[in-house]
Amino acid sequence: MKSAKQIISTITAAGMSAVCLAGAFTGYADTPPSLGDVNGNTIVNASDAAQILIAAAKIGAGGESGLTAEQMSVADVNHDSVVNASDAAIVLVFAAYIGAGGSGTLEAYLENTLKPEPGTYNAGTWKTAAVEGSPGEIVTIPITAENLADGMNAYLVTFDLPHDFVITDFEGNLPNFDIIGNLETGTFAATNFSGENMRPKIDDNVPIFYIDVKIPEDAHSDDRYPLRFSNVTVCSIDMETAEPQLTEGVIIVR
Ligand SMILES: [Ca+2]
Ligand SMILES: [Ca+2]
Repeated sequence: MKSAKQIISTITAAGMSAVCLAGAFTGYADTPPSLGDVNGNTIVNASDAAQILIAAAKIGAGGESGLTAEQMSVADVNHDSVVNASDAAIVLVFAAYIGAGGSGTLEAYLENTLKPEPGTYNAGTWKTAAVEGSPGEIVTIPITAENLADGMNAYLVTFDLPHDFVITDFEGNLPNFDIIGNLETGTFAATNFSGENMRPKIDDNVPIFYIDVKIPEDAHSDDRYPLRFSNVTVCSIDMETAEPQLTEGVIIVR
């Protein structure tokens, strides 16, 4: 749990800095911004991916990104004029590459290395479970997959939670994967950071990660609320992206 707590504090900090950025961010001083380095600390890593996810979620919800124009420019990693989860995925893949002993800038990496693109990778079927709980209770929900091909390197998951349901915590369950998340937007991403097991095998129905969801106090007994994914994107170690089949779960109120 230690690493999970560290990650959560990182996300909390990222979330807060995103809120504060409009006023607090003062630009990149004299050095030109580096592609992917959204928080301007000269390192491109999962914290930048988290900020990209937060911005993408805000944009997706119809709001402002919370980023400056310069930050938006370096956040659009794949140069398609949109800041979204694909950009975060690339940052995560690059961070995994650096974590596995790679070197150089993200820009050079994208020029010289295969870019993530749709391929033949089979992302299988991703599922949320059926769980039961009482009004006001926090229930832990595992996210699992079936027929997920070996070699998943990163995943991005966004939930479409029932109205008034809140995600209160999360925890990754795959060895060598670091997970980041934004509780407010229900967006989670993880990358395999190990150089030793870069083609992990993930068995059917072994939880990939967990989320804790608080059932609203005013939920009615015997009501059933669907727990849907709004998006899941998987990137393989061979830099292929794939969208799995999705099976929705249900939260049953006792
Ligand atoms: Ca950074
Ligand atoms: Ca983009």
